[in-house]
Amino acid sequence: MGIDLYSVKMRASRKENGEERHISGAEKIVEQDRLQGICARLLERAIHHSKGEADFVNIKVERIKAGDVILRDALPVTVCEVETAEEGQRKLRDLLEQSGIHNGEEILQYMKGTWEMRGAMLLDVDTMQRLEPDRKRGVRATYMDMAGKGDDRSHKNHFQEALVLATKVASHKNIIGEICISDDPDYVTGYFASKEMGYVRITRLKELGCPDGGRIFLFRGEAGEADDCIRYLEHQKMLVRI
Ligand code: PML
Repeated sequence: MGIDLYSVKMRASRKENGEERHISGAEKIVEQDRLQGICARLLERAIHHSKGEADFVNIKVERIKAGDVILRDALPVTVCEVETAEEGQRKLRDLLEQSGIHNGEEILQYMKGTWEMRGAMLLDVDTMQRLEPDRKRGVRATYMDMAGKGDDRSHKNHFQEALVLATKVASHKNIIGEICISDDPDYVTGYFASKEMGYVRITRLKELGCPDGGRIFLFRGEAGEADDCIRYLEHQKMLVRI
């Protein structure tokens, strides 16, 4: 009989003008002995965030089978130092081009459509069709964490969490890249990630103080393959060795 693990997910939001606004979210996969500590730290993170105070916090704990969890090595990481957000955006376009995606300019225009989404946009780069069943929610890459005893700090480690997510996302055969800009107003580093290019950190993709951020998962394949891709992104459990 395998050891049980627990998936812990936190999301925090606030009502603004009758609309629920996302403040923060995080997730972990832990053994039972770390469960209480993790819940306390995620709660701490939820109520103290630079996007403001939450008035709704949801912490979901779910038992999962260790045998259902895939283990992967993290994508290799490189850093691209840029001085300005414009230079960062140019670098993104170059990376798309190098990845065989020749309509980078058009794709980057879709980024603004992600600002208010809780999940990511799933975009077919050849037809420019959006493939998310619910466009407001987007597709949520979940059920992943760092392998090992992990980092239990209550504050967010943007880089490690993003590397875990990007590794899981890039592992699907139909995903040929991911673009991410943080929605944290204090965090201007973003990235492009893919199987071929690895995880490329770009040190400035927006201006400090700007709350706009989001993700696009870049899909290439047959329309009939989208459902499997969404199921993988949302349900496959994965631990990533960093
Ligand atoms: C986020 O805020 O969730 C996105 C984080 C992007 C991290 C980029 C990096 O530091 O490598």
